Amino acid sequence: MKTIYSKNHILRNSKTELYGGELVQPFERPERMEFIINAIKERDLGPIMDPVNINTDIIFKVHDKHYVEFLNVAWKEWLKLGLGGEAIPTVWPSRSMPSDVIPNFIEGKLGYYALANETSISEGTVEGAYEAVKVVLTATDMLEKEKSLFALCRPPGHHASKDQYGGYCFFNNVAIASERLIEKGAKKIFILDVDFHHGNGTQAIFYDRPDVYFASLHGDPKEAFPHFLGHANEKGHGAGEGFNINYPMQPGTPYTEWTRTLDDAIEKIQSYQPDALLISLGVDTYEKDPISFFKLKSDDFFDIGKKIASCNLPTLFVMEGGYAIKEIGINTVNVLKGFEGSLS
Ligand code: 7XA
Ligand code: ZN
Repeated sequence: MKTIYSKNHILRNSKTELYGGELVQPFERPERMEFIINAIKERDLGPIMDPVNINTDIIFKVHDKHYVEFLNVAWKEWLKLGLGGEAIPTVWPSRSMPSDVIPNFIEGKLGYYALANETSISEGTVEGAYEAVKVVLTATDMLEKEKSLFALCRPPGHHASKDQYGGYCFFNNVAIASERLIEKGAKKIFILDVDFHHGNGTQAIFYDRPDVYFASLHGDPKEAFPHFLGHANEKGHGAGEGFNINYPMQPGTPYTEWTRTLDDAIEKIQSYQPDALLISLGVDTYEKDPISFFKLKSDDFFDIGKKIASCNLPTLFVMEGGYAIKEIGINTVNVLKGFEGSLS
């Protein structure tokens, strides 16, 4: 399988994440990619290719124009304040002040466009986010010929909604890939999100659409980020009703249980008969992940790949989360090797 990857992901390199009441080194850090790239090379998954220089305007099919403009200038506007740290929101339009008036001042704009505040904006952040979009678009455009591909995106995307960033995500890479495939003639896309966290952004973007079916296996939002979306009763709205399915699971869920929900999701894929299958691939379901609570073991990831392959569809894997850095390469490549029918 070919991997599309940009070394320029390193442009996204913030130094702070608000975690446990402290500013710590972000869990979502450039080093993650080194471990994945090394595993791809060591285990001979296939060629690693740069993204092509591609027009990214399709972003506007997924994201609001003002949101994109905000991301483009946020760091510059923050710098003008002359403060030392990275840009972190401190105030939100919340339940008791649900305003949709967009503030002028950067502090207010950060709160308006952020869904959470672990994701600091820093020098190079938006440039890094555009690199991930180039990676996913390059891979999507190759899918016609290739049957399966790995878009090694960083930063990830599945928490980013039409007009909000957070959960380490800025542009929703998998949603952008879906729009590209539809632009090229696909009638039905299925997005299967196997990251530990619910893909709230992807769900929200396609919630009222029947042409993009979204299924997510994740930590119950009552216990896990993003906390406010991802419940089992969210099934789509209007024309999209019946085309969204959530499988929230409890702390300590082992593979034996997790994989039964995967089997159910695979039945949905088979009956929907999409033109393409997009996988939001997070490996933070791993037992040693520092910010998650499922109990999957490294060998289980082969089986995930094998089950996804049983759908026999053009399949694009899009990288999302995974923070057990030493094992992130092994686990990611296990999925892709399992998909290819190999156990090494
Ligand atoms: O899939 N999403 C992630 O892996 C990022 C989750 C961010 C959690 C932050 C909780 N403090
Ligand atoms: Zn995750």
